[in-house]
Amino acid sequence: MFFSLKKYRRNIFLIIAFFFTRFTYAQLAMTNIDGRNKQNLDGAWKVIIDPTDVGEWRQVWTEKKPQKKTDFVEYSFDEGPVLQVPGDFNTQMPELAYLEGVVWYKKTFTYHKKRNRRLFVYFGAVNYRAGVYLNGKYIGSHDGGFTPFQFELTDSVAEGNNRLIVKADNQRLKEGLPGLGYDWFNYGGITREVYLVETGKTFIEDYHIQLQKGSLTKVAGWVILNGINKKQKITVSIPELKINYTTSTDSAGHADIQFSSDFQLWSPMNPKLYKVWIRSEQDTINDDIGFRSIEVQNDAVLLNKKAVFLKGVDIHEERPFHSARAFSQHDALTLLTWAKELGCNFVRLVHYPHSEHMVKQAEKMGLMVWDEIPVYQNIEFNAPGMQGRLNSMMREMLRRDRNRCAVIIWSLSNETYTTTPNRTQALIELAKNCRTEDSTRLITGALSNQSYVNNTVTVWDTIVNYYDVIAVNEYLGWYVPWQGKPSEVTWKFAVQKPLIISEFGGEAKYGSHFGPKEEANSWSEEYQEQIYKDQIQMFKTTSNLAGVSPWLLIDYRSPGRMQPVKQNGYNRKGLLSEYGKRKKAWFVLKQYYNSR
Ligand code: GCB
Repeated sequence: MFFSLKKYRRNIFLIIAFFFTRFTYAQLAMTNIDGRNKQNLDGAWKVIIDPTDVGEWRQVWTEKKPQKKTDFVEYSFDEGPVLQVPGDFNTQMPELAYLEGVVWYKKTFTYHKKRNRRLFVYFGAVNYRAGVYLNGKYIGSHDGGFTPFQFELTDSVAEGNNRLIVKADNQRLKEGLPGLGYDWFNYGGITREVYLVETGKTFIEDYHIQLQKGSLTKVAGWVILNGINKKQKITVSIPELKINYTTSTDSAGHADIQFSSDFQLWSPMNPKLYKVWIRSEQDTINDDIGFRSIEVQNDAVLLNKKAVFLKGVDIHEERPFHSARAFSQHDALTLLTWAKELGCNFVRLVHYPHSEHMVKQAEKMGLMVWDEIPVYQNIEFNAPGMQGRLNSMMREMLRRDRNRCAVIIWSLSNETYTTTPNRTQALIELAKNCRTEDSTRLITGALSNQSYVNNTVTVWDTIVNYYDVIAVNEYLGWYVPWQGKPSEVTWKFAVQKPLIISEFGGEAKYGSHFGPKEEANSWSEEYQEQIYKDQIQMFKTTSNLAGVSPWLLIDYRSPGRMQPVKQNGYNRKGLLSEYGKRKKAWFVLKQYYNSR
């Protein structure tokens, strides 16, 4: 055989092209998916369960069919099972209960191409890594289990029938966000909605419309267009306020927005939202936006210029009564109704961005929100590419939620360790980038590295220099025994700022009243109740306390909680059982919140 230089060059080219296409990363999703012209791809998807990840090698996305009797094609979507989307895969089929691996999903759809229209596929969330294929061709991938992403299909979509295949892989990754260890269930699959979204050639990609920091009347925002026709006239109108503001985008598709009005401000007592219309020459979108200001002043958090005490509760995204990944509006309503009944004005949504339903529902109900990215405990801050991953995760959360006035805090981490190489530098950089993206909200990260000696809590981690509020997770009375009277605790801070106790509590199994009251491992309701009573005494010992948020609203699944009788795979620190039954501590906290 002759050596052909031409062929050799072509092969090299193909290898390079293959390498690059395999690493096409998803686009940052357009904001406000609810306001778009879209088609829902939810419902039954055909699946191939691939726990050993051989589908990659077999190239299941090509969907080969046997041509003759001696052909073996050892996979098939058509004859296989189905799973519902959105929803985790673990709780839909018994054999997937503990799967941390690959499930391939397939959906067919019909599309008729239109002139001057663009098409995108939008995923609310796929945990953790998603690989997307259309009609046998690789489209791109996305890492991160809790944020939306999209791909443009305008050029790859076929006229008529199309086959969309998604590889959903929830394998834990040492260098992932989160990393290998975490105290919640690693629900896999296409856990949130999937949409086909149609736009014009140039569309409104993102906008930020909110009061300027420190003002109760002046809006300072922006709009950004995506497409070829970047210079367009923009109108922002709020009919209820008779606002009709016009401006123009520049050659980068960007326009600043500035106007003033006499707003009825959003607050827990009056969660007022206005219908806001944003129009370009080729696109129109509307949103329900509330206007409020959020700041810190000395030791206080100010909402609309008045000090507010954050009466919070921590919530994991788990379906009440079903112990599965929560995803619906109904799930959000159930969880948040409980938070309201408890007397909360604030929810800490741990430890990753929850579905948009949750944030929007909280906003409607007058609950302020703490939004968090899954930078949890042991993160490989030194790993190559980690800073980029941190920044992307933060940007994906901000892109989705920045117009939600309920969100008052961006939390950039939970319980990271100063001993982890590059941890502090990475978090400082992340905080700075977050502030550049959005300077209107409070930034924090929950700490757990305070010392507790001689009944004195010392919060020494100077990362708080880069935050607006100090957030401390402390388990005094549970993991850490009291060293004196709770009412006589003293506090020392490296930096003086408002303090939020972002976790406290202890475990109790609903209905467990046995065992000596003083023994934590009796998992009794009485022991948990006492922790809450003691903590409430302790809250009076610090003058900069701006809010508290206990761990947590409702018992949730965590496979590492293996005490077979009391825990049985559940973290039992809920104020409610997984069936919504109230433990004694619920009433203690409710009374405290009612009294504030
Ligand atoms: C923590 C973590 C939270 C845990 C909780 C616990 O400090 O932030 O994710 O689940 O403690 O129950 O131990």
